[in-house]
Amino acid sequence: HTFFSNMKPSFQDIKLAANGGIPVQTFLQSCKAVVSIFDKLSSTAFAPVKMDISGNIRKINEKYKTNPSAFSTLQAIVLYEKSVGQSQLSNSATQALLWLKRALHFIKEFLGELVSGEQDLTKAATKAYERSLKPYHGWVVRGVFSLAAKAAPYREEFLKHLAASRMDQENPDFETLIIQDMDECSSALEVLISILSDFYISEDLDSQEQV
Ligand code: 6S8
Repeated sequence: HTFFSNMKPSFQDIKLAANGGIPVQTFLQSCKAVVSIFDKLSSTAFAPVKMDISGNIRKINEKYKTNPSAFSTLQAIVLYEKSVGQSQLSNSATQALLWLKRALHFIKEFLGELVSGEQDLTKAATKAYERSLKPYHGWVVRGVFSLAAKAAPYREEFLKHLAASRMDQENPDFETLIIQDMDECSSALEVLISILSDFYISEDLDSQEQV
């Protein structure tokens, strides 16, 4: 077992509505499960990232709780905020989901690099960053990222932290198994990210603004 096969629920468990609607609760619970990866990696360097992602989960959940029956899907929340002119507010669920989607995109690309066999985690993170978050970051945050990426551990060390137990860690097939799990997680993420990206573009809610 690995961190990924232990995720309850995992992104693979999300059952889309017929119209592609993403159920809010399972989605947010899967995001919470993925955030716990930062506790495994312990490093305090991840504290701001963890705060940002958890903050976005909380913002979406708070909006959801104001009307659970109307807000069963992420898209329903975003369309509601658009209809009442709240989409552009910095504390809106719309902005929270936009940034949460970008963070998930980074994670998806990073896992994809490991699955493709990239041995150097600094390179894996840098390539993932270029394809996901970098366009939305100004030079200050880009600098912070590049420092963090340089502190990345060795691949083997990183994978070891993601074993569910010492026994799993010592399983000779552990690397094959964790790569399989990462591949599944990354494919499930890809579906969700692509639905959300298309949705933001079609509703004209995507933004090129940098922080
Ligand atoms: C905008 C923005 N959010 C926020 O300003 C920035 C927060 C911190 C960014 C730190 C950048 C450094 C990243 C280091 C990562 C290191 C990785 C790799 C190292 C190998 C938004 O905030 C709010 O969210 C929104 O609510 C709203 O208020 O309208 C809006 C204003 O502002 C971001 O840029 C989101 C940042 C998400 C980063 C996700 C990174 C995930 C990292 C790792 C996960 C996978 C494990 C990798 C392990 C690597 C091995 C060590």
